[in-house]
Amino acid sequence: MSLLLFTAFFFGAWAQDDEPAATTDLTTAPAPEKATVASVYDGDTLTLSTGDKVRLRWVNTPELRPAEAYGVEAREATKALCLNQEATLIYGETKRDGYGRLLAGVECQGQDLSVHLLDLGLGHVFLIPPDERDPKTLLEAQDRARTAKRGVWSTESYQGSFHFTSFHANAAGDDRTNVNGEYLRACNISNELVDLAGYKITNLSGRSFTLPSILVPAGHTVKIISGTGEHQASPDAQIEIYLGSPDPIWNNQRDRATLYDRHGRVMDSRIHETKGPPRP
Ligand SMILES: [Ca+2]
Ligand SMILES: [Ca+2]
Repeated sequence: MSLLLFTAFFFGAWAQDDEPAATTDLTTAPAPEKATVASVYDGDTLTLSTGDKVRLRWVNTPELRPAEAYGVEAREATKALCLNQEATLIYGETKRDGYGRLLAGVECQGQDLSVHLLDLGLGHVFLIPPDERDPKTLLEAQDRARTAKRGVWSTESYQGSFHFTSFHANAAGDDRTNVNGEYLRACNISNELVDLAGYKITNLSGRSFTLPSILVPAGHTVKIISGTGEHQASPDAQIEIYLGSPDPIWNNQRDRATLYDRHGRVMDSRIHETKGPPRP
């Protein structure tokens, strides 16, 4: 494999990830409090002069791969504020994720990068519990951008109360024996606590699942898992709901998940598509 191809593959692999933090640190390297920003991969992912990669806290910006609207603008905004500048890193309980990336808030030129991106409409509030920060300033910045229909708020995928941030239609291994390996993650992009009672999620072949009454605070995500299990409703950790299906729901080649609120309004819709030969 050529270096270029390898680089593209490697970056593609971690850029698409929006997983909340793993609970264990894979690396024990000390986390720098200040460092120069050496490069910016996308709006919420950058590399420090120490070689550490940083996943920015409190915001999720559109992906570059596959390309999402305003992904390039988000990257350019992060570059403009932080590239070659000294960054102050702000950590929570978990300093590194399962990939060894630092999970940190970033301040450059006296500005909070997350609030800056939210103000520009180049991302949405994205809280990974436990998080001690009062989300008020984040939600206010998001609300200003939404009201002005800036950036992502002008696009179809951000008109409802929820936005899908990932779609794992193909479970690890054989989906039939790993039904809970299929899941989606949806973020509450409104400024209010939302009760999912009466919400429905459907697939392309017309199967429909009604969600339980679970409260999702603004900025929190809910992991929607295909199989059976006990819902995790506490906002102090990742909120999880189980659709209770005995068999896989999402087609590994092509499917579309659509989330409806209790009035039948579409909150968001997301396509999963795999190119190439069928995989189990
Ligand atoms: Ca599947
Ligand atoms: Ca599979």
